[in-house]
Amino acid sequence: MTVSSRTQVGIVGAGPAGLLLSHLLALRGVDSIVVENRSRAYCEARQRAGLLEAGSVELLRQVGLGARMDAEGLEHGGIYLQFAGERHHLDFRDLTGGRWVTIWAQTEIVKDLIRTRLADGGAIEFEVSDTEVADPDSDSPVLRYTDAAGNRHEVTCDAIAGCDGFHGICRHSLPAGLLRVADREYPYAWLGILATVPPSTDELIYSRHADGFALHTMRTPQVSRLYLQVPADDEIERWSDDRIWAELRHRLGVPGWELATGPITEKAISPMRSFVAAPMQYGRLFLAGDAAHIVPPTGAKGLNLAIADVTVLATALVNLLRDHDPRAAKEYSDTCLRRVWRATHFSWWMTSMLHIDPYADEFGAELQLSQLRYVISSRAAATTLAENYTGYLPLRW
Ligand code: RFL
Ligand code: PHB
Repeated sequence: MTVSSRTQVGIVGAGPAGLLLSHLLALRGVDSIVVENRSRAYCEARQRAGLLEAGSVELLRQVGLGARMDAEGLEHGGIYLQFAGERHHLDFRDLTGGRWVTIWAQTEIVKDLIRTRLADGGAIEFEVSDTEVADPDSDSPVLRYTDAAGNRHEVTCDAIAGCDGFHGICRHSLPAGLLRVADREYPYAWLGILATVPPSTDELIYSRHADGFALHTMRTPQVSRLYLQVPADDEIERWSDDRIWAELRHRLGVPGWELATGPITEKAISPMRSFVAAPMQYGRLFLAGDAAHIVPPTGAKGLNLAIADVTVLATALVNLLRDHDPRAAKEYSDTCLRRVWRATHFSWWMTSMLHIDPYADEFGAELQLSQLRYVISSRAAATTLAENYTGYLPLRW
């Protein structure tokens, strides 16, 4: 038996994109349902991003999601760039006229969003299977799924948002001939750890080392997050905790500085990839976040792009469904792709400048070092990094 129902917007995926979209729509009186194939506990625990641009922070505050972030998030006014054995500071506030970033984990944003949506009576179905999108080119696209109890559902919608991440199904629901893909795979990966130890730094350290890139970031004053460049085909079983700490100490070390170590509570290897699918819409099916584009994490842009996409999409859907004005919806893909390509270029640039490419020769290595010296010695070059890192295009809600 199939259960039939109706809503305004069907949202696939309860990551930050899908959850925030349903919250923004609710604030403007538009109904939605979110369907998610994982459990609530899984969504709330998945370790991912940690760094928000100033515009993302301001948006979350504006829509009532700022309380815990303001109390517990860590505001950073710059980063350290390290290469050739020396550490240099970039002061974002000075370079950009006062802009900053905030360390606030994606897990915490997701927890706040799920709690808020459920408290407001929002519909989120966890642990669904066999999600399908039908008739995306009609005015009544259909979302089908099987709920955790095994009941098949068919939800008739006015629009569907594909917020189902890189491995989701929605991107594949666009006609094959329509979608253009531009992508790049990098010949290395990131090994990321979460450790119960106070960070050994006040701001993030991005280190280019001859043996590979390393990054020291954090989650709270008691919890550190660190990353190591590893070969693309490396396996986590080959990295004991002792080997990870020794390599981090080696790549992040400078005279007079110590890396504090502690119990590692989580470790995983993630591939590095740039990927942009366009257009981000077909009829009344709209893609947002990782479903449409992926950036390597070196620029810390993935979560910020997901937030930006759904902010544009929420306005477009409110205009379309409540005010019967289709203009913003028609321009959704073009509007988002301008920001997506800026972030894609910045993430590629940071990645290429800081990682050791196993296929690069001395010429490539010298170009990287020259670029790094330029960034720390030229105010114009440092400002380019700072204004992209803190978020270049304004976010309007
Ligand atoms: P998500 O978070 O992948 O959520 C998609 C959701 O859709 C569900 N799903 C389905 N549900 C129903 N039916 C189906 N058929 C489905 N298929 C999938 C999935 O279970 C999931 O719950 O995508 P979203 O919402 O677009 O959010 C994107 C961000 O998660 C991502 O861009 C960032 O985490 C990227 N990222 C970073 N971004 C930053 O802005 N700053 C950072 O510091 C940063 N660090 C990172 C990162 C990503 C990393 N990894 C692991 C990829 C560090 C790492 C290591
Ligand atoms: C993180 O805190 O996980 C993080 C921060 C900055 C990055 C990537 C990841 O560039």
